[in-house]
Order: sequence, then C-alpha cells, then structure tokens
Amino acid sequence: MKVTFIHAADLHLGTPFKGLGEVSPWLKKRLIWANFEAFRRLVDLAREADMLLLAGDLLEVGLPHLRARLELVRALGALAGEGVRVFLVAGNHDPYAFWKEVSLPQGVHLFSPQGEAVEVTLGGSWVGISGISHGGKSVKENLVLRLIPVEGDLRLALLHVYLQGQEGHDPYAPCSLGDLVSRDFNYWALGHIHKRQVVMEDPWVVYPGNLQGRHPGEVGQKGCYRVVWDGERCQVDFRPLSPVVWATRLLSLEEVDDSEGLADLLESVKEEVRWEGGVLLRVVLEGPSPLHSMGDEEWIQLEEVLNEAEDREDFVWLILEDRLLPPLDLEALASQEEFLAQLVKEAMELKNMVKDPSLGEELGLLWRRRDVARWLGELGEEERARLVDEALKRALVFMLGER
Ligand SMILES: [Mn+2]
Repeated sequence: MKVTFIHAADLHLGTPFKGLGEVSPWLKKRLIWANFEAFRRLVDLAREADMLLLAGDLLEVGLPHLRARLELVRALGALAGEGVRVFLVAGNHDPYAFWKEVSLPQGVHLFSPQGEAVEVTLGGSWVGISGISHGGKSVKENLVLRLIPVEGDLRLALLHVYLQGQEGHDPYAPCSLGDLVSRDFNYWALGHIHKRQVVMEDPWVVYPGNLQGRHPGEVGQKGCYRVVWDGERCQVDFRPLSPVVWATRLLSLEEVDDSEGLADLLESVKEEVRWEGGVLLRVVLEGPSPLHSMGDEEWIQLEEVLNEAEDREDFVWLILEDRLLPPLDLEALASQEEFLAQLVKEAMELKNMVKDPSLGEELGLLWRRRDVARWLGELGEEERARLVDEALKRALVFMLGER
C-alpha cells in the first residue's frame, strides 16, 4: 500500500545565471554543469521512487535549449524504461504547443491544456492524477476550478499556478487557497513559484521551488520533495539537489579602515560559508567608512584578487556590492545643516546625562514592559552611553543614506 513519488518543478534547464558580472572560464563551465547536475541528482532520486511529477517550466523555449531538451527527454525515457511513471504539465515558459514538437518517450505522460484525469495502480494502491497544461504563454484563467475530478485512494493534482499572496512572480493561472481546498485532492503538486514552501498540510499544498538558484535572490539549498504515502497519510521531505548555492552577507566596516583589512575580513567571511559544493557569495558593504572613496576600478581589482584561487570544487565566488557612505564627522555635521546639527547636539547632550537619573527614567519606561525586562538586565552608565552612540549613528546613516 506504499507509494513513493518525487515532486519537482521549474527546472528551467540550461538557462544562464544572472547577477554575476564577469566570471572565470572555469566557473562559467561549472555553472552550466551545476544546472544539469541538479537535474541528474533529481533523476537518480526518482529512480528509487514509483513516480515523478514535474509541475511545469522544465525548459525555457525562448532561449537556446537543445542540449537541455535532449538531456530531459533522454533522462525521462530512461526513467520510464525502468518502470518509474512520469507525469508532466507545461508551464508559462514551456507551453503545450512547444511540447507537441517534442517526441516524448513511452511512459511519459504530458497533460493536455483541456485537462485530463489518469488513474494508475502503484505498489498495489489506486492513484488518481489530474493535471492541466498551460496552452499558451500567459494563461489568465483559474486552472484549479477546471481540474477534472479523479478517483483513487490517493488523489493528486499537478498544476503550474500562481497562488494569490506569493511575491515576485507573474500572476499566470491565478487561484486562491480556498479554490484548492474546495476540491477533493490529497496532495497539490504545484509549480511556478521558485521559493520552496509547504503552503498547507492535509491537503498538502506544496511548491518545491527550482532545483538550482540562478540569481542572487534565490539563496540557499534548492531541490525537490520526496513524498511517501502509507495508505493514509503523506510524509513529505525536502531533498536538496543544488551543487551550487547563492548566499548574501551584509557587512558594515566598523573596524576596518584600509583595503588590507577589508581583504582579510572578506577572506574570513569566505571561509565561513565554504562547504563541499560551490557558493556564489554576494557581500553588501554598508555603513560609513573611509573606504567609501574607493573607485569602481579598485572594487573590480579587489574582486579579482579575492576570486583568483577559486577554480576549485568547493569554490566561494565573491560578488561585492559597494553601498558605503562617507565616514561620519560629527563635529562637521553639528556645524552644518540645521536638523542634523540639532540631532547631533541633542545626542551629545544626552550622552553627558548618562549619570543623570532622568535618562534612566526615560529608559525605565521601556523596562516596565515585561517582555523587555525579561531579556535585558539593568544598564550601566557605559552601556547607556553606547546606546546613545549607536542610536545617533543609525539615525545619521539612515538620513544620509536616504539622499
Ligand atoms: Mn512559471
């Protein structure tokens, strides 16, 4: 009575990485490899399962994709040959019309844009799968409401849809969670949103996300879900597949005032994130710093130096983003603009009052809140002064940064 299936989506096979600038020829090859390697790992995992569900955007038809198309078709054919059932729906990047030109192997089922319901017997269980493909590039209708009902002990829905409330994706095939719950399915195998998430359990509503992050916004491990149905309930586990991950670090350069110090700091940040796979590490440098005066060419040279020895399996490739502000000169600010000058003067006066209980009383209001008092002890004079310094600095950085 046990059924095991793999749910993946948004492979976007063979598409390029973005937000990297110029990379070494070695890394360029490595990144092309990463995209396909994630897919091969998916196929290896599916080999141990009864069924593979792919929820759309497997390819991007507007981009050169012959290699991706061949890899995909051959791998799915091999899986089907080994007895793994494969089900696909077309998404907005690979709509149905495109797939009609592709010779899909026997045992690989692509759902039509009209919708179909398929019933199969897997591991002695009766499984129903209902799916609808995107007919064109910008489907506006609610595909959930058009799904053909299906019978079975386990009832699965396979769709590429935009669930309301998700950010950063085009609202193709929009639907609400209420629409999904109104239908009789145990597991919603969805695609389109690249951020992995279990939206709901029982019925399961799941976006596996993509297999390999391709730009700085897609941080962390990506992969697929492996689902085991034991005849009553689903056990749903995430399986990481990306050989390369994106990461972001925000660095404020308090203790650093020269490029030697900065290079050392960046080397240590690199070592903190290094793992067995590759890392594309975006470091955002912020806050006031004397290094603000560094020119574009110098930033490029610094990146080059720090990336020089990274042609290795466990690479950490650095992408620097300079958001530094000019160093704060409090005395100059105090004599300049009226509002800033007033702010700095007030803060300085407040600092002279750290012995004065009135400052203590003002802070005392905060300490009367139980949730605050629970986590913070009494503040000494030195800590009060530091608090004023920090508040002033943040206010100035905020205001100077806004210009
Ligand atoms: Mn999509």
